[in-house]
Amino acid sequence: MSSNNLYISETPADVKNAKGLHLITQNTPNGQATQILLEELADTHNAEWTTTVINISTNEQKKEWFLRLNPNGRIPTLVDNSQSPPFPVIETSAQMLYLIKFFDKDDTFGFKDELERNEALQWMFFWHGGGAPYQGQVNHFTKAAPEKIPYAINRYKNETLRVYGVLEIRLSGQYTGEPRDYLVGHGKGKYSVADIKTWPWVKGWERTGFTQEDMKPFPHLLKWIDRIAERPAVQRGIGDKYVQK
Ligand SMILES: N[C@@H](CCC(=O)N[C@@H](CS)C(=O)NCC(=O)O)C(=O)O
Repeated sequence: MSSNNLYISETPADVKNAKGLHLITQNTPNGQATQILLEELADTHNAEWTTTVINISTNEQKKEWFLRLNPNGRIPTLVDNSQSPPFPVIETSAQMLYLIKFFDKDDTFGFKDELERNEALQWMFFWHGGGAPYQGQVNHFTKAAPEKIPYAINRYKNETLRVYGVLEIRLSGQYTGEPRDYLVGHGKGKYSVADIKTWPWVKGWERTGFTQEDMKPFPHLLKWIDRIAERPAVQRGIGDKYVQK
């Protein structure tokens, strides 16, 4: 791919002139996954990047300049202008794997051990394919849909609660006898890309419309939410910096 095809005159200058990594995002749960990892890498590995915050309600992400970087027309989209030609990365989980490959050589947020590394992929895929889309549909059918369809709302709410239950099984150690602090890693686990991928969605349970009562079966998951929320990089990664001015 030639860089001439990647950028056109409508591509924002901040995107095409970025020196290295550039993130095009909005402060949604998907945007926050990559935002948080970048903020973590800033603290641990001096990672540097620039950011363009767009407003997806204006459909900026469906314009040609954006589709050239990400044919899926969704945020977040990452582009690495330090590659030649510049290298776009679509899909949050692939962005996170790209970032740890190039910026986290000591596996602070990933794993050296191949089995742990595979486990991290398992839990990332689980949330990417089996959590985010369902919680997203709850948000859609309860908030955005012009018509309130109880069947759709119940179906997606129940499935989201079911996958919260899967995370609870994992964290509580229900079948292993060993509770864990994080989704992946030996023993109690280690904070990793698997947690970062999952947390921005699950922490929004209240916003999605679940009640304290709904969440009662998931005490370990609620503690996990609070544990991760304490991290300064996590707070920055969901903070004002990513709100469109
Ligand atoms: N599977 C994608 C999902 C990205 C996604 O759904 N982004 C939403 C915002 S949270 C979006 O851009 N929506 C705007 C649209 O669909 O036009 C990923 O993980 O990156």
